[in-house]
Amino acid sequence: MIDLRSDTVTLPTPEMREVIARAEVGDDVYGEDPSVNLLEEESASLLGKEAALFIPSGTMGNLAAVLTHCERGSEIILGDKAHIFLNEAGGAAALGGVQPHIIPNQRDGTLKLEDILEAIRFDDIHHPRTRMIALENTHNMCGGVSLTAEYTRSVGEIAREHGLKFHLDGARIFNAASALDVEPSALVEPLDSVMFCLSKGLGAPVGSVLCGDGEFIMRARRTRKMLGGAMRQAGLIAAAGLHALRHHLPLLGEDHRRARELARGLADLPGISLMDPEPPTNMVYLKLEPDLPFSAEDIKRKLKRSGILIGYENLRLIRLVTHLWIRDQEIPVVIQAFKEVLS
Ligand code: TLP
Repeated sequence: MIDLRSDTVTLPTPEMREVIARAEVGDDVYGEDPSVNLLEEESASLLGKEAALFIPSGTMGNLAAVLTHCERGSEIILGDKAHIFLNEAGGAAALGGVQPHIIPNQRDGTLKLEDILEAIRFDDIHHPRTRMIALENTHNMCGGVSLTAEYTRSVGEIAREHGLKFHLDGARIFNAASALDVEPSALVEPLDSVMFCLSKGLGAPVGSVLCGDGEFIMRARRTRKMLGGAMRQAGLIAAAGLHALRHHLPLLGEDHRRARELARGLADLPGISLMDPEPPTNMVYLKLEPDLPFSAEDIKRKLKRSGILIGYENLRLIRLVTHLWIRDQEIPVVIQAFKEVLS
């Protein structure tokens, strides 16, 4: 199967399995797992933050940040296409009593600065208290687009001026750093907290990391415990994460090149159009033209018969994601299969 549903489907490489087998472990709830401790240290240093916390998933990382920064009845400002808003089962509201204040995501993944300013509540007993602004980089639903350091800094200034916490869903922050050709730390400098995922394009089987200052991470450790996310001999999976950080970062650019090649091959096919003619990172979004007599589900079913798995965001919007396990020779196979399905 050529699996383009997501970069979450990556399997551990043989080298990674070796590393897992040899991992030194201990009880991480006692702070005694050397592999977890090393992963947390290396992650913090890579992002230029004081401390880090290994966490089972991206969703739990974002939720732990919300619960650590915000109290019940408060509000977070985020985009209407944010993963936290759309795809995390309403956790901030359901488990934290924290209300999302949604403003439109622009096509380039940004939020307009004036929209952010308008969304910040003034002090009035009628209002919830605004506590946090959250961005997403790369922005999944906006086509995998990267936010620049300059843009993030301008939002950070607003957060600081208004005493708000500033969080990044950086599930794919290393894709952004690779696409923009900058250090990851440069993209996250103004943020109070950053979550990134090891289990997406980097190819680790499980895990995400939440980074921030020492005091925030100490409190987030308690939040993680409350959420049931404190793990014991987690070094087995942390070792895979360390291996991913040490060896797979340079491969992300290859995923981006393959996404561009895929997009080029699909560009002229009848009945579909690309969200981005040059996909910015590892995601190719395809819109189905209104007169195309198939839905995304029909196309998915037909491609599956040719051994190709795809995903869709809605019945007129397909998403193809390149990752560690998609090789060069598979790109023309996928293009040919689309040609046959659409003809
Ligand atoms: N995204 C998944 C699905 O949930 C949609 C995917 O296939 O892309 N932030 C962002 C920006 C994400 O894309 C995801 C996963 C998460 C957070 C959550 O990570 P996990 O799946 O580890 O909870």
